[in-house]
Amino acid sequence: MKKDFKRILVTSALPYANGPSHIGRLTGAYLPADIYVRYQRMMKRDVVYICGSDEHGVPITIQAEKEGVTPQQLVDRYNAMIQDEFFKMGISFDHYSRTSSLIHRETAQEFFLDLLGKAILRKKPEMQWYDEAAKMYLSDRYVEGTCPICQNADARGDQCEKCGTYLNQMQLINPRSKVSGSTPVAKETTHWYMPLGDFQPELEKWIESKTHWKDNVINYCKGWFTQKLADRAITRDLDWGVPLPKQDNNRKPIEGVDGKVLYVWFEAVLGYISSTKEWAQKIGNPGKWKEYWQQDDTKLVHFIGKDNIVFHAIMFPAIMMAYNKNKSVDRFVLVSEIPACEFLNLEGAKLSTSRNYAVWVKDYLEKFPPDPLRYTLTSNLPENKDSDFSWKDFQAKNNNELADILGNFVNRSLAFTIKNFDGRVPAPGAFSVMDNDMLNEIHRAQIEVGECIENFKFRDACRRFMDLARNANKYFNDSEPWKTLKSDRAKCQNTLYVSVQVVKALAVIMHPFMPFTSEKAWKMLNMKEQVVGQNWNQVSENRVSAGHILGDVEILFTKIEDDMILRETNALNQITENKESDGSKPSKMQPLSNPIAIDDFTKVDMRSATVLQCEKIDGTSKLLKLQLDLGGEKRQVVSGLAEYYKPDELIGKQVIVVANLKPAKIRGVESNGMILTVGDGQNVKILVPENLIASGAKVS
Ligand code: B3M
Ligand code: ZN
Repeated sequence: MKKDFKRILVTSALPYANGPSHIGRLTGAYLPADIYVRYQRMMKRDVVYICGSDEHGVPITIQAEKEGVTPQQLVDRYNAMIQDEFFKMGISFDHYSRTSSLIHRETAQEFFLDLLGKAILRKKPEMQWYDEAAKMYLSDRYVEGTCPICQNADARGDQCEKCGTYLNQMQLINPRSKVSGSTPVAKETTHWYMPLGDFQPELEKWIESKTHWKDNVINYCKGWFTQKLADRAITRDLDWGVPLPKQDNNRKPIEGVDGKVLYVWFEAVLGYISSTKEWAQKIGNPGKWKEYWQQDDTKLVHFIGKDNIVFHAIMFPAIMMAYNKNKSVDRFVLVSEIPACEFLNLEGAKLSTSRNYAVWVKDYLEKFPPDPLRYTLTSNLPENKDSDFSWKDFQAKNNNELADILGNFVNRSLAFTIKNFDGRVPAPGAFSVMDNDMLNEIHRAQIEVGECIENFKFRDACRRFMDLARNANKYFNDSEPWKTLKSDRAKCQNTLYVSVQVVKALAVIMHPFMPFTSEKAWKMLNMKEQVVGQNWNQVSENRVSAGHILGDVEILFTKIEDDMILRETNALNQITENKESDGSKPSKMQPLSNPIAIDDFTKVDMRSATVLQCEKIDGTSKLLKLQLDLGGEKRQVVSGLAEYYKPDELIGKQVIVVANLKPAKIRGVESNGMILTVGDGQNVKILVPENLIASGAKVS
């Protein structure tokens, strides 16, 4: 951080409250921001992390219509859901607001009136698509048609998702109304426009000074400048949103505001300000928001996905420039950093919420803890180019890195110390070169990880952190404390003393990446203070003292078995296979898998079994725990059937089980087999023998 900044204001894009979160959403704007903020807090910097739900705009009203609820009901539901998901993933906002709040309405109206009062806004008539059946203007996504650039037949009124072009809806070929399906007519309406072109010279000059910004952001802006910035309507004919104020700042009525609201992108960015105001009220210092927004030694950082660059690098700064015009006090700062991410793909294909081709945070959390996902996504963040999430990679990161390297080191160091030194950190003597090297490595890691985070290089930061654990394992192996315990006790004490210091350092340095595991490791160390309160710069100085009593050792990361991963990939494959082959009609039958030899088939030992007991697994919505009679033996099996069967419906039924599957733990519950089911993507049924047959009978 440059020394001239006194405080940092971090924002994450305000998510539309129109659906649950998936890993794509998490990756772009929230996870890196959270890492950054957690790190800055440990650096003891003055940092505030702001976000909130974006509750207006056509994305909300369209979804509300789809779900048959009012927009208010929709945003209430998803705002609560999104917040819960963020909370469970450890995203540590200082404040999370909503753009439907009164404070936001007032803030957004104030900006509109300020720009109106200075005659910056232009009011002018324009032609818009109008649905005569529904009697409404078709704002933004309410109209679809063929893209004039790439001929995509399903381009939306505001943007073609296929080629990425931001469209003026009147450019659409063969427009059709999303409301009634009819062909709209062109009809005149009046709107207020933000004359972005007037601000182009100032914007260009300002962006030129941002030499350190990522190429993707700079190039995007340059592209816009080359096309010349045009006037952009900042009002809409809708009844859901921030209404236009009825009077101007001189209390004179404003003509033509009825039935109009502010364009969602004009007001949503101002949501960062209103959320900060709400935060200041919350902490009992209502005026404090001004320090963050109006003192030019604030570093303002917007974490966003690449599809939001234009609004944060051009639109929002232009609004701020317009607001600051003719003001000598209460001037707003402009953004300092926009570490925009590219897109995250899933198993090599584009995520799609409409096709349900996604990993939903809520579903994920029913099966796995948050930190392995945080780690996998961070180590593979689409910082400079699109990246890919795959379940296999997730499993490998969890098993081979988190469990085998990090978890293993923490576990073996603490367990060995507890066992052999009466639960206490042994006193060290004179350190060897190897001990000193290890202690220095803590310091190096702390500095290097910190530098990476500071420069928004989260992948490198994550890698460097894991290198510390890797080096620590090597140190432990090379020091052979299990031998020196008998042969050279002083050396053994040194090894364990140093190892405990590394565990502590790992707990602190991992905190921004994996806050839950960090807390767990901290508890195992039995430290008095909180890990969140630790000072990053003192990681290597603040040592755990000799004689300190350690806590109980727990497993930090549970290994993930193949069948858990197979289930996830199968579910995704099903969706990909169902995908339209010609872009329109879903094919009825899923394509067949590759041929196998009979030997492959006979390796799978399938048996009939009778369900003796069945119950839901607490805290999950999908999992059932079943006790089966397999003829000669009883078996416990976990199955994802809870969405399709009530436990009572299965008791007494015969099922078919894969009986020679390796045991696995699913959500901590032991599973010894897999119940065969048949599913068409919508419904799932258990496979049963036609008539009752002895339990344990073999399927062939
Ligand atoms: N709600 C778009 C999105 O969720 C939009 C971001 C607003 S940031 C002020 O991607
Ligand atoms: Zn297109």
